[in-house]
Amino acid sequence: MPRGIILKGIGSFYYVKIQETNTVIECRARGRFRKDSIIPMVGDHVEVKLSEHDALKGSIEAILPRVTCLVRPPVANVDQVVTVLSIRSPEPNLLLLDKIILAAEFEGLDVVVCFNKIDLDENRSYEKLSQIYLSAGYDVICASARNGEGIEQLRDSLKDKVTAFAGPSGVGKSSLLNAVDPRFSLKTGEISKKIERGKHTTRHVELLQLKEGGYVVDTPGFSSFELAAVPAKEMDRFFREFGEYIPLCRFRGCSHTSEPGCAVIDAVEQGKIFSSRYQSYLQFYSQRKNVKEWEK
Ligand SMILES: Nc1nc2c(ncn2[C@@H]2O[C@H](COP(=O)(O)OP(=O)(O)OP(=O)(O)O)[C@@H](O)[C@H]2O)c(=O)[nH]1
Ligand SMILES: [Mg+2]
Ligand SMILES: [Zn+2]
Repeated sequence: MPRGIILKGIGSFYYVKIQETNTVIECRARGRFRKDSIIPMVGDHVEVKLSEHDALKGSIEAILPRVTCLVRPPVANVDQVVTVLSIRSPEPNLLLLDKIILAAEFEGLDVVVCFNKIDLDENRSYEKLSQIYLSAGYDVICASARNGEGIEQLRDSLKDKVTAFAGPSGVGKSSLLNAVDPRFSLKTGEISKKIERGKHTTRHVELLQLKEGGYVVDTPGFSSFELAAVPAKEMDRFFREFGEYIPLCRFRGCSHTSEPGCAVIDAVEQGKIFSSRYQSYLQFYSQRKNVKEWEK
């Protein structure tokens, strides 16, 4: 049975790209999936039975096991998240960025941090920001969808992977993707000048094929993002740059919030860990610690 990948779903139809032939066919899902409450998702690898009457139609007969399953956007088998912030309009929100990174780390996804709109950055403040995330262990791309800076690097990092773009509304996710490949022709929006809050211009979920190989998903922006359900005690594992210091803490199970002999706190004081990252840790830690037993 031919295999393929679901590129998008509209109503009860799914558009599946068949591997061998590279054609996209329109499929219905077999009723059985709904009964098992498994609903096909964009990004799913599926087995398809082709229609005998119409070469461009078929039905989804099986969904192969999902390696990852992202909730926002709802896409299966994503390898990596590119989290986008803009240097200006809207201003960068590092707490939100750290929240997205935490969620991606928790899901086991690779993370690329992208600062967009550097054409608006007269005092090159992106250099300081990129230092924070480079030293935390992430790939950082400073880009301008407007003048093309950083787009080649972005294109390279997407090759042969399934990547979801995430970040607040108006930071330029769709614009960056259009710069990567103008054929995407994604809708981009003007930011509302009055409140500096982007209007949502991206709605549906679709895997877009890259010429170089791989897929990208444009995601509608958000202003808030739910904190990943990481137990407070395990939170430190998901802050990569804490890793080398955790074993040096005086107490095993150190929460790195106030303990004496905490090597993480020392590293923050010595400027080896950036304080904005540590502040995000403290906030996430206490938020998760206050979760009631029954809410977990
Ligand atoms: N100066 C400048 N403006 C940009 C750049 N990239 C995007 N913009 C502008 O920022 C606005 C928002 O861009 P979008 O690409 O729609 O942002 P988005 O992140 O996709 O927004 P949502 O789809 O709402 O989440 C548009 O007016 C773009 O023209 C850039 O690199 N420099
Ligand atoms: Mg968009
Ligand atoms: Zn500690």
